[in-house]
Amino acid sequence: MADEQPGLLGRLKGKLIDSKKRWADEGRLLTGTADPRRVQRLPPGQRLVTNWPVLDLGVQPDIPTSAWRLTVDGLVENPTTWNWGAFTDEPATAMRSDIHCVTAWSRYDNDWRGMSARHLLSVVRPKADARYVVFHAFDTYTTNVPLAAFDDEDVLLATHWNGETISTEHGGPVRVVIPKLYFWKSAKWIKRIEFSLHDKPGFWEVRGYHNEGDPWLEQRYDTDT
Ligand SMILES: Nc1nc2c(c(=O)[nH]1)N[C@H]1C(S)=C(S)[C@@H](COP(=O)(O)O)O[C@H]1N2
Ligand SMILES: [Mo]
Repeated sequence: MADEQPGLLGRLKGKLIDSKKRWADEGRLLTGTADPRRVQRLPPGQRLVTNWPVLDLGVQPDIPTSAWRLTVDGLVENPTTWNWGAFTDEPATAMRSDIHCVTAWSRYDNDWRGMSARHLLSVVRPKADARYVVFHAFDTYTTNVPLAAFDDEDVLLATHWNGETISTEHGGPVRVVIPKLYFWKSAKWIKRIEFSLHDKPGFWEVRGYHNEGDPWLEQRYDTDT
């Protein structure tokens, strides 16, 4: 009988079940970042670590929350400056994600808590011609992303990591987290977020790092120059 043969549909279903099982085994369905294009959890050229390395320019600004301010300006309808009390009065969101650093370490399952990028966007309301976001930090570091990369469900301004306030060395009081890009795009000690029509390459981007920094495409260093 024809309907007893494992037909094309049956084989496709089998493949789909195999893929889903593999994603589940890799925890992709649990992390909420399931992406059928990315059946591997570890991006190419990365190795897994369980510690959390510290990388910065050698200066770790110690900003007491009483002195901390975050300004969001540029092409937004509602330019906003939050002090610590106002920032932490805004709704907070918890998210779990993996870190991928361009120096080839990855760290799985980081539990972040803070203001989601989507919430920030709903408050400041980017103008129609805003295309890029520039992050400015208290140590003078800057980094740039397309607005589309910031406007994502897994992006946040984190105050907490694994249940604790983020330490000074890891960017406290508040750091950016953009899990889909290499970690240099996740500015520590954030003080200003600027929305812009034009792209403005940041500290590492003008020093040979790739402008986009997608770990899945291994966009580590700009090889065109
Ligand atoms: N303000 C600031 N943010 C920064 C950096 C920095 O030097 N200053 N370094 C970037 C780089 S290269 C990486 S890999 C990560 C490191 O974050 P971590 O020290 O918490 O691991 O922060 C990114 N954000
Ligand atoms: Mo990095």
